[in-house]
Amino acid sequence: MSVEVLDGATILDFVADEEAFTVSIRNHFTHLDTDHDGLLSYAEMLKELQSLRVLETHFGIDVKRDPEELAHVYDSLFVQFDHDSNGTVDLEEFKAESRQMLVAMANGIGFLPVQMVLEEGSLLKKATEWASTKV
Ligand SMILES: [Ca+2]
Ligand SMILES: [Ca+2]
Repeated sequence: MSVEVLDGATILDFVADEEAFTVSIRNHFTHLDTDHDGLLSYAEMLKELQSLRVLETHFGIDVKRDPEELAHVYDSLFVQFDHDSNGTVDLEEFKAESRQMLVAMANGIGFLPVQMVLEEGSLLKKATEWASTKV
């Protein structure tokens, strides 16, 4: 974990850099795909879903600690990724949904830089690393 300063524009620039974004997504996908079958199962996605939930908490969305409620939150997040509802998330689905979530996050942050605690290897962390190479 590290604390980074991030603004919405940085995230949008990162997402708009098709080449860098695709490489980051592919690396992230490969990292999550622990059995290397080219698809992300619910179990493989769980860690990512948990980190997304941390971000939601950051934006003040209602924090639910009840395990059943949490499972429900993860289920609904997974369904958002699994566009064709076949129970797994492929690279294209992962990329499309990650892009949408990052854009939504960027809009949520706005143009004033905010401090965020980022996990090593998370997409937002990759966005800040990408931005630092641009300076
Ligand atoms: Ca897999
Ligand atoms: Ca799918």
